[in-house]
Amino acid sequence: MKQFFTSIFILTTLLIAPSCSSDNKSSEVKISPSMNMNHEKDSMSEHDGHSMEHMNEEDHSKTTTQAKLNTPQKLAPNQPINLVIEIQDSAGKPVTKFDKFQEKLMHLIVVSDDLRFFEHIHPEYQENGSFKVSTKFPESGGYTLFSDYKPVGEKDRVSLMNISIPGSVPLPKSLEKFQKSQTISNTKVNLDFSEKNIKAGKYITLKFDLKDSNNQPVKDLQPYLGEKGHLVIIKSSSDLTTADYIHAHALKNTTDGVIEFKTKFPQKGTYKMWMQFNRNGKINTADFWVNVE
Ligand SMILES: [Cu+2]
Repeated sequence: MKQFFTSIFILTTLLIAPSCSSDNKSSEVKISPSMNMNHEKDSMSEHDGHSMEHMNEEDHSKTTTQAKLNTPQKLAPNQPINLVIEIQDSAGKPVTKFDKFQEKLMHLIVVSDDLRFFEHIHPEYQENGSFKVSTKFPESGGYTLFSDYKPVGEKDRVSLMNISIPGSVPLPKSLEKFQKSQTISNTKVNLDFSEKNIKAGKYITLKFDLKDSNNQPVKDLQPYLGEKGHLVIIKSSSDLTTADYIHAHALKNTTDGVIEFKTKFPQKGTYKMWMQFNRNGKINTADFWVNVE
């Protein structure tokens, strides 16, 4: 259903719907680009947790790499578009050797600027530092692509690319809301935090509780890309940077039907989370907005 969400280029008017039936007092928070004005990348240079390993690559890479996006000239919404992503060093030379991590050579997260659309795909390595993938962008508007890859022998890193799909950008069809549970196919996903509120810069455990339609804990979870679940978190910002991107790793040995992540939100703001899990070979994505104080 994510394909039907609209994308708007500027987030100033995106509101969280107050129609949420939960008691969440924060359900009328406005997502505004001004929330992102105080980026302090330097203050985020700690690297003290596995779940943070995708952050702050600029600060920690031995060498700098960049991703260049090549697309066909003619772009249109809802049409397959071939993307070619070239990984280069700072001198513009192709980076040609990569290690797999989480079973792939590259993970590509595509989001629309308003964070309604999310896609997690895996471009194929071609040669000479270039990866290829075909995908569709559901609506006209701006999208950000986070490519996550690991030059051989180094830490994995994230490079950001942008693409704009021409055409008239439709008005938002509906407002998104804060909610702590949602049902995906037959799975009820409930979100809980280890703390009452999420505080910027403090570790927190996010617990996703998965129940079947009969309200019993889900028992048929299978690994997805080698882990119990994957969580991508992106801070709502008018101009996304790699510092807005968190890819958290599921904790091991949690009980049946429970997927947990320990992570840290670097800054105050409004974040969207997408938690992906595998039931009997089918990948499901549950998404949640959260406020970080
Ligand atoms: Cu991936």
